[in-house]
Amino acid sequence: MLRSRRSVLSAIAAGLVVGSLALPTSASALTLGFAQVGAESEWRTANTVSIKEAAKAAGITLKFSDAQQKQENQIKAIRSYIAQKVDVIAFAPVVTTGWDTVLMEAKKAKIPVILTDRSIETKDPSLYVTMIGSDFTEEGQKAAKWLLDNYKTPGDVNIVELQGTVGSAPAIERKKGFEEGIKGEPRFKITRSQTGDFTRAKGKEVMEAFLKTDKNIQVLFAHNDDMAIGAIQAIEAAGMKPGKDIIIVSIDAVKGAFEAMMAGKLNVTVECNPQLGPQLMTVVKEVKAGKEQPKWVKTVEGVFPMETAAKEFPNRKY
Ligand code: GYE
Repeated sequence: MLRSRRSVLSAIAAGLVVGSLALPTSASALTLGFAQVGAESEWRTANTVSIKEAAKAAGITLKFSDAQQKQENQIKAIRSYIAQKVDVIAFAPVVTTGWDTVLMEAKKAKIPVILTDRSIETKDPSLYVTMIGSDFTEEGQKAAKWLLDNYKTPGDVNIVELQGTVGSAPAIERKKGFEEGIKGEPRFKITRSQTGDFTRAKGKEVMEAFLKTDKNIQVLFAHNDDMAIGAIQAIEAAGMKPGKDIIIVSIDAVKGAFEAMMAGKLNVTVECNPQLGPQLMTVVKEVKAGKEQPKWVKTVEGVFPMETAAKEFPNRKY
């Protein structure tokens, strides 16, 4: 009796050994389904490059899709990853709400979900393992702080705002942070605010419309560099000097912003780091290995005023 039990145990042990011997191959063949927002900005392009390169370096098979800034496309992509039985799903949610149904489907299929870059609103936080990305509220606060510290001309300061994609975490939170930051200083007022969908073309278009109806604009706050760069073109076309006649504050700190700062056309950019790929791959492996994750892996970032641009430019990676 005892003997046979022992032999069962050793058979199990042998099985475990075989199982663990087989592990390295199966671990290196992890498949990650990644549903990207789109290709709307320089930031996004850098983010995509980071994810693709990091997956390759980590030996993770990547299935990648571009949702062209549409939630329905991201939902379709996530469903197809579930159908393909990938090991892990990651995505940068284009907007904050409306994810519960598809994430429930992933949960039922026992596929862990990691959020990158943008957060979601959900009553059930167990629908995702962790979120890797920036503190957008803090970025908005940093933009406001730079403005209050540096805008010395007396009188009213009329600020026009170019918002990011409607309903996206960075648009909601950057706005909130910036508003909190200027609250105590009544001469700083947001006089116009509209979405430019995080793109150059839209940033230009909306700034043109602002300038047509409003001659009294002192500051532009753009939720990202691409919209600021589009707006710079509109300001120049209206015969004004961007960076002087209108002070421009934006977010991301991509190379295009450094070029604009070196040309004296953009006053400051608050950093938002798109290079989330390596962190994501580490988390993918750890999640599959059963390691607990914090609910938010925060990115560390700085602020770059115009005067620092030439010195910093050669060090920029995106
Ligand atoms: O700031 C913007 C991009 O979600 C942080 O999305 C990202 C934002 C980034 O389109 O340029």
